[in-house]
Amino acid sequence: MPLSGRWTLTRYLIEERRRYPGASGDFNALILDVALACKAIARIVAFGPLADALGTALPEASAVGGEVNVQGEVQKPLDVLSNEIFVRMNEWNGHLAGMASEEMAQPAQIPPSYQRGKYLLVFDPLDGSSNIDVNVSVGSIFSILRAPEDVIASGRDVTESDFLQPGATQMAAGYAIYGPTTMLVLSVGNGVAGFTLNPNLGEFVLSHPNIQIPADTTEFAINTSNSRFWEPPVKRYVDECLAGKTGPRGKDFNMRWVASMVADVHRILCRGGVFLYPWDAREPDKPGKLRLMYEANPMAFLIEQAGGAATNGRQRILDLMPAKLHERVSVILGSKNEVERATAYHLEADGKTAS
Ligand code: AHM
Ligand code: MG
Repeated sequence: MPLSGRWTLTRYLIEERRRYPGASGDFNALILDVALACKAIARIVAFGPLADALGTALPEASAVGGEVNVQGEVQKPLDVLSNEIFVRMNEWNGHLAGMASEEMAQPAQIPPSYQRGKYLLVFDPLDGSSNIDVNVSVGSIFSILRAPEDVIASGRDVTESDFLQPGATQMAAGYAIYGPTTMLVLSVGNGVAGFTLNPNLGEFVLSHPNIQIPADTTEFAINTSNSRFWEPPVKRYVDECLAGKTGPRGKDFNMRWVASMVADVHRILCRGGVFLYPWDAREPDKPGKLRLMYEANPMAFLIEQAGGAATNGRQRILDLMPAKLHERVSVILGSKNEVERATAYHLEADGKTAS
């Protein structure tokens, strides 16, 4: 068990890689570049409404090639700027075959002037960005996949289909949360570790080794303003929570909804809970609001690695085969017993029994 507070992210990654004596170090180097992008975004987010007025105080903006006007002010919205930071800080390192982002319609190619590598980086550069205006936590979510073998061998341009892999194949996933403190929460497939940014050192330091989600919880998170559009099993699950001690669950529940998935998932990793963003009848043709590749898969990977569960109400999220890059999905994740209960309600409503 590592001594928390003494291990930097770099040391954690080196110790983890000792399990793979033949590892080249590319994977670790890639994660450190992703972490650097998150630190740059954290710095910009910290300026809040001053970011525009103090454009010249943000060297990151020009470093990533953002549009800067004659006053040196950053003119781009934060989510576009965050996207550019992710792209610019990862395209040069030789570890990537390509990138895909919630903010880009098509995958980003590694420019011909740089080497191409064996990984694919998928990200939501600034999730929950509607919370920026009200100074509530936001974050960046990322996922690392292995590129298909022919992409690695040929170094050809990537296409959308190269990214369409089930979440279970992720090599690593994580998020940075820009809150009262900046944290990086990461899984390289061997549990989940949380690192707090030491602002004096500019280093992520291990503060939450081996994060585990309790199987039971009395806290749920859902946007109840959509309740009239929910499917019956979702309504049943939430009604039973609301009924509290005298209802079928026999216990009182608490509710939280930050409207920033990173913050809601972070709370669940810290103290348990269940998060639901289900399909609803507002836009019946969309399978859900959240994106499978950029939000659901990386979060489901972390949640499972921490002992929790994640489904779309009917199937394990990590087993879903994406049909397109920007695919949306219903999400139920968190404490295992609650996710299994809510999933069982869906299967029961479909006339199937839970497996
Ligand atoms: P975004 O990627 O456009 O920021 O949207 C995703 C966010 C999640 O972080 C959050 O859980 C959800 O949208 C909140 O949605 P709503 O405002 O419908 O409650
Ligand atoms: Mg998002």
